[in-house]
Amino acid sequence: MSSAVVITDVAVATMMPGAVPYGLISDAAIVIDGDRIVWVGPATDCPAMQGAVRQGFDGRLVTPALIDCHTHIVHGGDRAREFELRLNGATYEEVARAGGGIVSTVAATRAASEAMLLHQALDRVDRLIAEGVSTIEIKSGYGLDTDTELKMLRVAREVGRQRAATIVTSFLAAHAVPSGMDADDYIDNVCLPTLVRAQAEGLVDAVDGFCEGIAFSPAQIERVFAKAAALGLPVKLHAEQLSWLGGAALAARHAALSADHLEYATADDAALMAQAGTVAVILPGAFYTLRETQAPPIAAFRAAGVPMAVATDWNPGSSPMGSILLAMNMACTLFRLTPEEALAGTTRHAARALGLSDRGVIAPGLRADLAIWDVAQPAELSYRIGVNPLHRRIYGGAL
Ligand code: DI6
Ligand code: FE
Repeated sequence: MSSAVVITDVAVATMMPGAVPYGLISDAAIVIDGDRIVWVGPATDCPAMQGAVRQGFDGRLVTPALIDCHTHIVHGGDRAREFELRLNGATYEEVARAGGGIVSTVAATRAASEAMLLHQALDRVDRLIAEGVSTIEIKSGYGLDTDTELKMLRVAREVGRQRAATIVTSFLAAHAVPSGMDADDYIDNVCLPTLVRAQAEGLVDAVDGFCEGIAFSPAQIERVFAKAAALGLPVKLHAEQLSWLGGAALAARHAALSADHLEYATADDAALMAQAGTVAVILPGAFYTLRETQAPPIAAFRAAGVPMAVATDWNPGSSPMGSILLAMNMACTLFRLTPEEALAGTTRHAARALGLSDRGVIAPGLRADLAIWDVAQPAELSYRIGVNPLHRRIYGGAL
């Protein structure tokens, strides 16, 4: 007696690298047993599975479930008022005086109860799940004090317990300098001790930082990365978003899982990232919202063989974007990724950006996290704007 499920009457974009675009198998079957894929291939070659449940999907397209590998979806408040003030002509100073900017999100996140943060984060996660997402990275970084950073990470872990999705956490206390504090003092006396505690409480999967003129210098990030290494935690970095500071090279030197944003990265940075195996996480939502004009060096990443992931960067300030499909569309339209690169960016390469080797492609032995779409060809996932063609999601083999 088999507990297997055979998915039939589908086209499958396996996203396995190779000669066939998307690793596409047009008349395919997938065999799932428990939470794993055990077989995928042309339907005519499908092994006879005695006692297996067969389920047909009327020719729909199956892809790996999507992965949003860069979000800040645990946060209090919003910045709609600031958005409105700015569009009514307010200056940066006026916005700041009206309590806007990242400090307002820090204040709102500190003030919010854990239950309220959880309630709001679950709503955001549900929107991603509705688009076929099954793995989501969530960062801290709007606390900037020990209690609130730990609170954010506990909420992220709780989201993973309450939803059929894998949550991966990143410790991002090195996100902004709290007002009234010296940056070095903050790193040494708040950020690093909080990291040690968060790690001891099992709340951290990776360590992140914001390397930027308005945030932390490479030397300060270096100290955070040294502590991460001492704790055995992988690192990643917001690098070269608004200016070039050498963050991508720093990330590569530390064999970072990813360097993210990268608008001002160079071909030299791309070569270093390729050597280190560091994924470039492309975040078109922030580029769009901030009305940036310098696009990341996609051609250089492509030429150097740097894997490119695509994510929402969902945060209340620079990327209030609750749609991974829109991120894929924008990566194509704003940055000229191909639809195949955009889908690899939210599947295979996004898994790698999180250090996960058990998902992101459809292959035997990997997790049965799948998305089934009402589309005829994979390019449709990036093509339309504001249209969600998800038919059904399968998480860990659960239909
Ligand atoms: N890069 C960004 O664009 C955001 N954080 C980051 O590291 C800005 C976050 C915010 O404005 O709330
Ligand atoms: Fe970010």
